[in-house]
Amino acid sequence: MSLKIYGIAASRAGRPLWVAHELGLSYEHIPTPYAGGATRTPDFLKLNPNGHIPVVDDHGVIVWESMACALYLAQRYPLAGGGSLAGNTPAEQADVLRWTFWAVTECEKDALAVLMHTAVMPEDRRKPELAQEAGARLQVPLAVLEQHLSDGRPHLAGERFTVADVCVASVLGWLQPVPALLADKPLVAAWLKRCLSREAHKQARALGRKA
Ligand SMILES: N[C@@H](CCC(=O)N[C@@H](CS)C(=O)NCC(=O)O)C(=O)O
Repeated sequence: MSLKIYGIAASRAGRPLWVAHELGLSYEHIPTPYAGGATRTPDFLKLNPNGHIPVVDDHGVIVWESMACALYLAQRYPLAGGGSLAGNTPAEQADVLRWTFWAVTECEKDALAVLMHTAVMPEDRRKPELAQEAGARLQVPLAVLEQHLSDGRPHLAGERFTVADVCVASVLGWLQPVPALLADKPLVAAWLKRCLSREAHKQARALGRKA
C-alpha cells in the first residue's frame, strides 16, 4: 500500500497534487482523465462513487472531494523540513476552514464559468456573456478577500503559507485568463501571483503537461 493521487493535474486534482509537492511527499500519481469515461468504470466508481477526480488513497484511507483531499494531506503529513501546512491553533484552523469553504461556496462556480467560457471550451461553444456575468458576481466575494488582505497580512491564515492559500488560489487561479477581473483588487492579485509562483505549484502543473 502507498499514497496514491488519482486525476490529471489539469483538473481539481491539482489541489492535492500541489499540497503533496509543498509537503515533499512520495506518492504515486495516477493521471486518470476526467473525459472519456475513465472516472465511470466499475473499478473507479469503487474509489469514488461520484465518478469524479481527484481521489486520494492514503494506504487504504480513501478521500474524495478535492478540497477534502488537500485538507486531509495537510493535516495528516508534516512539511518535509518540519512544521505544517495545516492550521496550528484553533484560530488558524478556523481560518483554514472558513476560507476553503468560502472558495467552494462563494467563488468556485463563477470562477469555473469564467475559465470555461474564456479559455477552455472550444471557441464556437463559448458564451462570453456567461463569463461576463460570472465575473461581475465575483466582484462581491473578491472585495471581501481584498479587505481581508488589507491589513498587511501576506497569507490567508496566520502568518505563513497554509493549505488555505492552496485551496483558495486553486480556485481564483481560474481567473487568470481575464486579468481585468482583479484590476481593482491589487492585494488579491499580488497574493495570487505569490501563491501560483511557488515551486510546488509549478511542479504540480508540470505533471499536467506530461499527462
Ligand atoms: N466537487 C468535486 C468536483 C469534482 C469534479 O467535478 N471533477 C471533475 C474534474 S475537475 C471530474 O472528475 N469530471 C468527470 C466527470 O464528472 O465525469 C471536487 O472538488 O472534487
